[in-house]
Amino acid sequence: MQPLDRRSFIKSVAGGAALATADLEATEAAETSPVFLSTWVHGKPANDRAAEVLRAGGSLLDAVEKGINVPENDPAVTSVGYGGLPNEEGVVELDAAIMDGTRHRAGSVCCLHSIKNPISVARQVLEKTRHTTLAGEGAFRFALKMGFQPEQLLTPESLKKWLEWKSDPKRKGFWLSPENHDTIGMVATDGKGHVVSGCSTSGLAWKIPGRVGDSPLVGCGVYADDNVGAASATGDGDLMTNYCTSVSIVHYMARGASPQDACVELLRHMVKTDPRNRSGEVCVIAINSGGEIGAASMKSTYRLKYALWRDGKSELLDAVALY
Ligand code: SD4
Repeated sequence: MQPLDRRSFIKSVAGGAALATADLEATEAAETSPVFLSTWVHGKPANDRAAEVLRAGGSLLDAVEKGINVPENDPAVTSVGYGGLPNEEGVVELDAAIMDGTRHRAGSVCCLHSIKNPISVARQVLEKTRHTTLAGEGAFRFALKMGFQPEQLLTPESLKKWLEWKSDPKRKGFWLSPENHDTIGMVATDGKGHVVSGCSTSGLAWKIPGRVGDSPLVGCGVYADDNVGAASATGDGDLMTNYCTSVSIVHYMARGASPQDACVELLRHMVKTDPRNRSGEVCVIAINSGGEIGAASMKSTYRLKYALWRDGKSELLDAVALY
């Protein structure tokens, strides 16, 4: 059975009831432009592609997936997909998740090697299985079954960077502290109350093999609920996972906070539980099902640039920073 969108759902239960009819009118009146909100500079071409896919008749899930494929395919983006920096053993391990706010269901993959579009594999987990998350070799074999082509994800540039890191006797790794990262997170609405959240990353460069960040974890890197909205996160996943950032933000919105206030409330909560989190690399984005948006960074030295597409206008903006 096809999932009902919000309007069809209301129509299907409306019957003759005056109250339900009033709800339907309110929903129709609230219909707005689609909105795409993504992290970092590479979010802009991703949003543009997503808007194109939706305009051409694709679903919102198609739009978010295809939008995220843009930085995944771009070797110049060294933190997502092909060209992403590898783990400490020189293997590129990718994490991604996509969540549909209508079905309240996600698909995700962790530690996926040799496949450059983990968000598309995550989409297949969502659509073709009753599982939510596949990891490692199982995720890889699933991708092959779904027709994805294995390929070397190291580029000459990322291999060179890894060799330089490896030959530095004073190199820092994750037995110590974090380095290079810049995930793509995208939250979107079709303007009809439907929301989707997607996230894709190569994770932290030089990570310990097998490490899973926040990005592919439901409630952390992605969360989406048509009744409220959607959120995503980028930054130090080893820190953020412990705060289930995306689901927390959506729950703040469910209690009445605007997306912007919900993002800030999450960051404040992190600092309240541990003041050292003020120096954490934490950035979050959120959207509600009415199309209002929010974006915030913990600190100005790791300030999120986010990309916003609305009403055909595509721009890059700076998120507020708390510290
Ligand atoms: C991770 N959160 O794997 C990701 C990395 C990231 O901007 O977002 N970088 O921890």
